[in-house]
Amino acid sequence: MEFEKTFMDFLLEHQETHNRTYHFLILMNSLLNAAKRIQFYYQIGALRENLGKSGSTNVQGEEAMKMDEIANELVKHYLQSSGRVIYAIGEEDEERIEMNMAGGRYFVYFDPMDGSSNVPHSLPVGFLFAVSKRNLEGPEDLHLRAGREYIATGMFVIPTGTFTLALREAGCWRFHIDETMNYVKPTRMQLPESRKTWELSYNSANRETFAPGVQAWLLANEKKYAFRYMGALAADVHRILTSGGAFLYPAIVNHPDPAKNRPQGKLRLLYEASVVAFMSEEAGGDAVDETGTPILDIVPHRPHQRTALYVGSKPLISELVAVLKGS
Ligand code: FDP
Repeated sequence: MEFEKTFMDFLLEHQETHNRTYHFLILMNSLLNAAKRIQFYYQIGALRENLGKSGSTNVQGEEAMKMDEIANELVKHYLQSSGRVIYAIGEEDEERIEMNMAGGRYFVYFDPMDGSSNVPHSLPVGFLFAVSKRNLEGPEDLHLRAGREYIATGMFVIPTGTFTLALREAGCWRFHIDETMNYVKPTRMQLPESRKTWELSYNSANRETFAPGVQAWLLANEKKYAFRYMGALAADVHRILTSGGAFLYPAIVNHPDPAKNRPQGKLRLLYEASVVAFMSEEAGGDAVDETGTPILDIVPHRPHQRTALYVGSKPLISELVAVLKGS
């Protein structure tokens, strides 16, 4: 018989090699438990009529889906019971979710169900998270961490059954769920250098709302690459990490109805953009905002801060940085 290496074997080895504690393992176990439960609820979602709207509005002013609420409750439960979390920031909660303020070791930022337009169709959605650590050397001021301070980020694509985890200075890894609901077979992700497989992913219906330079770049370059867009960040970035290319969610600055402009971008910095930016960097890529600033350098001022996002293969992101900086 052949046995694949499990996620826990992989992580145990990682922690031991780097002489680390088991606290992170316990935290990761809680995130995996949450993901497996979300996976289960999502798979039977249509049967239990859980794929519709919940009737309430979330902190982002969007109509919440039942699955948003189920996934949020699951993640909070497992994070709380790990005993390792100081506080969490979740997409569905306006305020930070205080857990073990005195004894916790990690800050967790998460989006329990990303890509809500796919939910009614049972199509791929994401559970994204980022982890940073308490200051162990001195007093802890509980500030919101920039991506550079993250120690790990992860994304589960549900119900596909894939899990991608990036560990600071230790690479970006992909796992697949097996028949026993274990994530197995770690594979290191490295963005491919050859442009042959590169893809562009962005909401093309928004194209005329982008800054003129971005529109011009798209016109001049998009025919060189395949176009793919699933409408769920985790699923779209999942492809980019394998195939190379770029995922873009530019600022909306030219909307015919100016009230619908989003100069700050749409995606959330802490638990969406920085999660995939961290992965991209660990896989040899890059990620910037509308000013060409690396996403991981942006210091957050608010938990639900938004940003534009350009993420993927380095050469493409450099071309876009030149456009964004106006040179
Ligand atoms: P959604 O609003 O459907 O939850 O986080 C927001 C997000 O999905 C991302 O997952 C996705 O990449 C993007 O927004 C899709 O936005 P558009 O519908 O504007 O394309």
